[in-house]
Amino acid sequence: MSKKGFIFDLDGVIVDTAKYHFLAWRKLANSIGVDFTEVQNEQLKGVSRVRSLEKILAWGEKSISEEQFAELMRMKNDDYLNYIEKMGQDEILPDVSRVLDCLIEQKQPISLGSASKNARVILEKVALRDKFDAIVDGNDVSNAKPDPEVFLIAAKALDMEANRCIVFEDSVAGVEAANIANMISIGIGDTTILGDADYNFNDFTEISNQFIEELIHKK
Ligand code: B16
Ligand code: MG
Repeated sequence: MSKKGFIFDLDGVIVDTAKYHFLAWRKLANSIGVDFTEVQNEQLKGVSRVRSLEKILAWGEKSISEEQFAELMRMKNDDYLNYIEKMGQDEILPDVSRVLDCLIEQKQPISLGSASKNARVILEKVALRDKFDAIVDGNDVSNAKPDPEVFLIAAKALDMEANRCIVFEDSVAGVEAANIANMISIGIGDTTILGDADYNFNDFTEISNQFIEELIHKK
């Protein structure tokens, strides 16, 4: 039986926590007198918490002490965790469960490949933890996307060659990471932003079970 490794990003792919990251970062940026737009937010998607704060400080031309940096990181995460706390299964994005079930039915190995250190909590909240054979998240990597590390570790966890893996991503950094890893990249979201992906879909409702089967059997 043909097997591929299927790797899912979390924020913006499985659940729409991207909107919570945006709200929490905007609140934090505004609190230190830095403007924060949706366009800037796009550049933080898939990017680690540390790197995100560094970027916001650079945009606002702010320099702060290490202690203040740590405090701002804590504030942002506390705010974000307040949103996560209220999450339930209704926040799983449309047709994600169908695609996961289709893969499970076809006995395909599935991993998470997320930059988030809160990934496990979120998967538990939306009751999807059991659908994954491996979870690789921000706690497991030292190099943030677009570095391919997170996806390469996921491939290893699934015991699959990188070139037999398929990555679902909503971020520019993540699509780039998948491409560098020599994996098939599937951009979920705006094609004009994710144009470098091998395939593009607005969301999972556009991904048929037949397309999944084609990916499984593709040479
Ligand atoms: P946390 P993903 C990423 O998750 C988010 O896209 C990004 O906005 C966030 O800063 C990063 O996780 C770190 O998240 O603060 O929860 O550790 O898209 O790679 O699943
Ligand atoms: Mg994402």
